[in-house]
Amino acid sequence: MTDANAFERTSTVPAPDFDAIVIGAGFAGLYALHKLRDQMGLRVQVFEAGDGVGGTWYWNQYPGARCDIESLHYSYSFSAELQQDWEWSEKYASQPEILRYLNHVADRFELRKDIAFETRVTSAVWDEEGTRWQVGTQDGGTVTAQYLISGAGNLSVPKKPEFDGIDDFAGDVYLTGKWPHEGVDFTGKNVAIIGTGSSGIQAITEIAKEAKHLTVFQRTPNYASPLGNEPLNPDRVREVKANYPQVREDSRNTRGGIPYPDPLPSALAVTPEERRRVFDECWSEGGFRFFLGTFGDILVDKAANDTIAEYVREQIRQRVSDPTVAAKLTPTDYPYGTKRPPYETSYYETFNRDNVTLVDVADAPIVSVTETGVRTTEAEYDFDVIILATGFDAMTGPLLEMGIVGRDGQTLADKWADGPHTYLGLSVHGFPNLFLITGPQSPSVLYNMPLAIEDHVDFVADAIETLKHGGLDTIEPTADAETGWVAHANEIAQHTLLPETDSWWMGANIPGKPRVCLVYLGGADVYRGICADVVAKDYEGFTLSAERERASAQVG
Ligand code: N01
Repeated sequence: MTDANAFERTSTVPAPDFDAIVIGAGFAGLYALHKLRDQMGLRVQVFEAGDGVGGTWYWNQYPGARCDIESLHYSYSFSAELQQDWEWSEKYASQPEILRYLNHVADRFELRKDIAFETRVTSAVWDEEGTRWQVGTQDGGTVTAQYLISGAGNLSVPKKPEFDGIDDFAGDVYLTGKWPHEGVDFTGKNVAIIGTGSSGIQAITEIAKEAKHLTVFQRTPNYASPLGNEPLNPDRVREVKANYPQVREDSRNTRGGIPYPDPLPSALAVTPEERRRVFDECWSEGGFRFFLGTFGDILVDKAANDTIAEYVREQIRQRVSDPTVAAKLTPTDYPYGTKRPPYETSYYETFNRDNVTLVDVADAPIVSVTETGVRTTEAEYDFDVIILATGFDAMTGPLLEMGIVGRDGQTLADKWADGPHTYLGLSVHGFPNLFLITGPQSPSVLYNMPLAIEDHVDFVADAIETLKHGGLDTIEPTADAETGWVAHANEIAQHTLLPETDSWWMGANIPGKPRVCLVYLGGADVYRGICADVVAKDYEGFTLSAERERASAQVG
């Protein structure tokens, strides 16, 4: 690492240590490194907190972890050779297989040599005079770069345990989002799991097969629908690989980045028989098709939503033998799809097992963790192991943890005290040359992630190229553009059913977090059009300038 204080000692403005610093070596960081270094010839340094690549797929190694977007779609599109060569084994890839894929990508494109592992970024301060970012790391080092690119992920900061006494528990405590890489043996163990979101649902199904007894603490039941995983059909692989460019193009032109047929306009405009036929078809197809592919009004019209919600409730009741347990597992007080829907494989049947108990903690909340187990307002339970599947400080959490400070000493935490303020979910006024890959107020988690990431990294690369060609060195959104984008994103959200439900999409899972929709709900296709338009209009809403040039001239 080179000396960051060089500016003070020389009376000119030296070049920063790097052109770009990238935070994180998951899907985003790996592609950003490849794009900027190999295709643009920039000097790039990646910092990664873990000791390996993979991001979310590195940390979330809990039993049952699996992607719920089809592997043929949930993969990079930037290299025709890579997408032809790589062979997925299942329709929906397991966590180990995705991690193998990302390690393959790191090796194939020789990315590791520019990644500093086990190096967490702890501060990032905009140096006004030097017009560069000064980035501090946990080991005490500081380096500078002209551009700072966050690939820190959307779901990478697990929610802090909220239970008094958790440190006194004599057994083992595990977080799904920070799972031990050596694995955990549950044989003969009495296990508790708290949380029934996507992580909990996947973990419960697998751990129940191994543990002596599994007790599931559920606060809110979920509308889970079948994943429909199976070995990949070789004919389908051949077909997709023969048409990959078109498949990717089609994906990018849908709302969610998966090339499903468009939903029908309204659940209320068809007969009950036709509605059921559509629900049956999408249900049996599995995965996101059920969320994205039925009717266009389920997230905006409560009456339309009631039809799909009731369909799911019916399925749950059919699959769970004990009607009392089925009733507890059935959501009744929030609309379908207003929490991120989980996808399952035999989740509901898991509650028919003799070694699984469901404890509803909605009415009798967990009071504390004791030395021996869990205490609710109604009872006490003893365990050998407690698993927290309690979610993440999503979207803003990873960014606010990094100590980012922009112009005039303004912290990102202060700027975002009432929720995120971004332009396009990618940039922030007062924080020049900072790029948030799949940041809050971009489609992010509602757009097939690898494609969302590629689009953002490509946008950043084009912006940097434009600056270079123009002899410019900073890009920053205007205050007006940012205000307009936040208003636009919030307005779309207000037209949906999402704001009324407590979900991490709304920031409502973290006590004290501002309640704001963190995801752009206009659709990936619409969003891409907006971004293309911004570029076509010479980066409308951004100010591009030559600040370092100017500073250099003044110092010289
Ligand atoms: O987290 P969550 P997650 N007492 O926030 C409960 C992605 N993902 O890690 O709803 C008791 O969804 C909480 O209850 P409630 C995906 O985008 C994808 O499961 O707040 N319970 C809820 O049941 C997903 O949406 C895959 O009442 C407490 C659970 O913990 C996102 O990650 C797989 C509690 C948290 O659910 C997050 O999923 C896994 C408390 N104090 C994850 N605090 C794929 O398949 C929280 N809970 C790709």
